[in-house]
Amino acid sequence: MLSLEFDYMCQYDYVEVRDGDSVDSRIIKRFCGNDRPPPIRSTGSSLHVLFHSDGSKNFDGFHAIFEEITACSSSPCLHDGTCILDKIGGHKCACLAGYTGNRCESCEYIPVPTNMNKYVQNVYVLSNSTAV
Ligand SMILES: [Ca+2]
Repeated sequence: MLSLEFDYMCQYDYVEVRDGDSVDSRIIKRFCGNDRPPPIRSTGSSLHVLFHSDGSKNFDGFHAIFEEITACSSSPCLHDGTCILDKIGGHKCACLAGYTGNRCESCEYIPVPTNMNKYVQNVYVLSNSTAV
């Protein structure tokens, strides 16, 4: 939500977003008026957000939501695998029983004894040996 006094230069009331942790960081954009900005993504772990308001024409203000983007944000693990971050910004997938591969993409198939083949066509591994 953005509801600030509008001006073509956004010089009276505005929210100014910078890519970094200080007022000297590279400016991304200055926002004012009522148009909701698109999602903003920082290049690093900091965004500098400055709200400025002058002494006249007060509006409702703004509301922002911050989300951390990690190697797990794109849900890289298939088949309900759990994405686990490591300490260097990477990730690995903990797969449910029966699934393997870096992304839990492979399904282990256990052959069924021949005398059961006519009743059961697909059986998947069920065990507690999920690797973490
Ligand atoms: Ca104002």
